Amino acid sequence: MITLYHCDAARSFRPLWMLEELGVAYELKMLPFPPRVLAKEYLALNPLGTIPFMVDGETKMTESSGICHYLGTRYGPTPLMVGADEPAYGAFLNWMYFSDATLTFPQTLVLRYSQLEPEARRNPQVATDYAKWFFGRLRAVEAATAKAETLCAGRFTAADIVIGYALRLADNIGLAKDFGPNVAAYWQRLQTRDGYQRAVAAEQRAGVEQSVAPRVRG
Ligand SMILES: N[C@@H](CCC(=O)N[C@@H](CS)C(=O)NCC(=O)O)C(=O)O
Repeated sequence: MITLYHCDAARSFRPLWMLEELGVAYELKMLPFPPRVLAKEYLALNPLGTIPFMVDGETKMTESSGICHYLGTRYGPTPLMVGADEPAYGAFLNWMYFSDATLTFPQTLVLRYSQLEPEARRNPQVATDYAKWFFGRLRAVEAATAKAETLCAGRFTAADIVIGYALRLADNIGLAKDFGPNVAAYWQRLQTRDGYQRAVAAEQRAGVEQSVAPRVRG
């Protein structure tokens, strides 16, 4: 059985959503955020202290979008993946890598310097600069969703999951009010998916069952 370590509303939501879309059985283990500080025993499992952390037999992974890719290929075939023989293969891979390296990276600086750090260490300049950076990069999503319901291949894929999580995070940290019209509509569509709603429900249920309180959202 796959085990996924997760913190409420964190990047581990990407593989959680992917698992729900695939219908693959898994065990969800909730941790308080940041586990590096609040669940020190977790460092014995994942020395980075970050989440996600996924264990599938001998396989151990720590990259949220990489885990989605792994799940789609290992537990496929599934239309959630775009094959090397499809025209959209390059676009698909680009979204998969873009999701964390280019989109979520500036978001985490906004979150850290506007909310997570103690008051004295917060830095509005950093938060504002990286919010601008995020919106600059989000132009790619605004353009891609101008004429299509999903990002690539004419169907919902893992690319929509990994990019969709960045939109969820943006919403949680108060950035959604500045989404362009196409991104705003795309984000609304994503939230109506059964798979998305099952992932949110699983996150909430596991938090209650394991007594891990949800994080305060911005
Ligand atoms: N590139 C990694 C980043 C993982 C990561 O930094 N996760 C954050 C939470 S969303 C974390 O664990 N932060 C707590 C810490 O660094 O101690 C991914 O996509 O999963």
